[in-house]
Amino acid sequence: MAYETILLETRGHVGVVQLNRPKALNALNAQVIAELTEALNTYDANPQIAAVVITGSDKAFAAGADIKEMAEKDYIDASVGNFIAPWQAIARARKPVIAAVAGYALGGGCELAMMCDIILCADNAKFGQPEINLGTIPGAGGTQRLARVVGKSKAMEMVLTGRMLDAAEAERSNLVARVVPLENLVDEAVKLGQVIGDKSKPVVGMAKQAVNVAYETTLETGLQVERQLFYATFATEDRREGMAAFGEKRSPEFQDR
Ligand code: DAK
Repeated sequence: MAYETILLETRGHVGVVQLNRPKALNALNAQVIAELTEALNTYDANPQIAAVVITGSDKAFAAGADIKEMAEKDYIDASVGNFIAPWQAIARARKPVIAAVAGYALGGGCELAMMCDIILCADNAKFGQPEINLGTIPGAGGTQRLARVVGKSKAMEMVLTGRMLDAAEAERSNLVARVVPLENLVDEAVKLGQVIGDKSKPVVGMAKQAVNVAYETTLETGLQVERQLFYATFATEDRREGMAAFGEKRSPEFQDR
């Protein structure tokens, strides 16, 4: 597929997707979401790819869903048109997805970052859910994922006032894993993807699945899922290799089996 709104690059075993609508600060219109979904599906199916980085420009990761595209929609367009479906596909990527956020991550941009598994941000990043200023509310996780990550009080403040968090506050609030200098952002995200890429792919998949369950169910159910996935690692050759390598004081050589 030829892409018009994203740029793709492969660095080692890491796929890098750059959102590329600079004149609109990477506003997420239907075409961007469709192309991003397609790219993630392609990377998911590629055995050479271990992790994916999603990034934007220095000024904007994404300034939100495209307001101009949404402006004329009515209730029926939004609900019956199933506007949410393509967005949900992004959160279902099976491989680890790292958001490398510089500049604005607002509205749907902040929600897109939160759909990723890990968020790294540059020191100029700004996160916010300003939908209240447009007379609407977040619709792709900005009330749910945000509240689980930063807690009710800060999520309420952000969602009810539209106030943005800078990088330092985002890190303090556990919204991001780490803040890095802007000039190193994508390199750091790729490096992180490569560190993950050196592990066993099937076991990484199980670990991702287990952590995600923590956000979707009760502690009791989550612990059961974790235990089953832990047992499942014992069905892999890589688990055997990992423990043997430890005993033999050498690095493991995982075969992704
Ligand atoms: N949509 C469309 N165009 C946008 C945009 C956006 N979200 N953000 C910026 N742009 C465009 C501007 O219109 C402008 O275009 P021209 O006028 O030059 O044609 C260009 O990008 C540059 O923007 P500015 O001139 O405004 O640049 P500044 O540096 O002065 O300001 C800013 C940067 C980020 C503070 C400002 O652009 C801004 O406030 N942007 C809007 C931020 C926002 O309100 N975001 C939330 C949008 S609502 C859902 C999925 C997702 C969503 C909901 C449901 N489902 C699947 C159910 C999400 C909703 C949203 O994200």
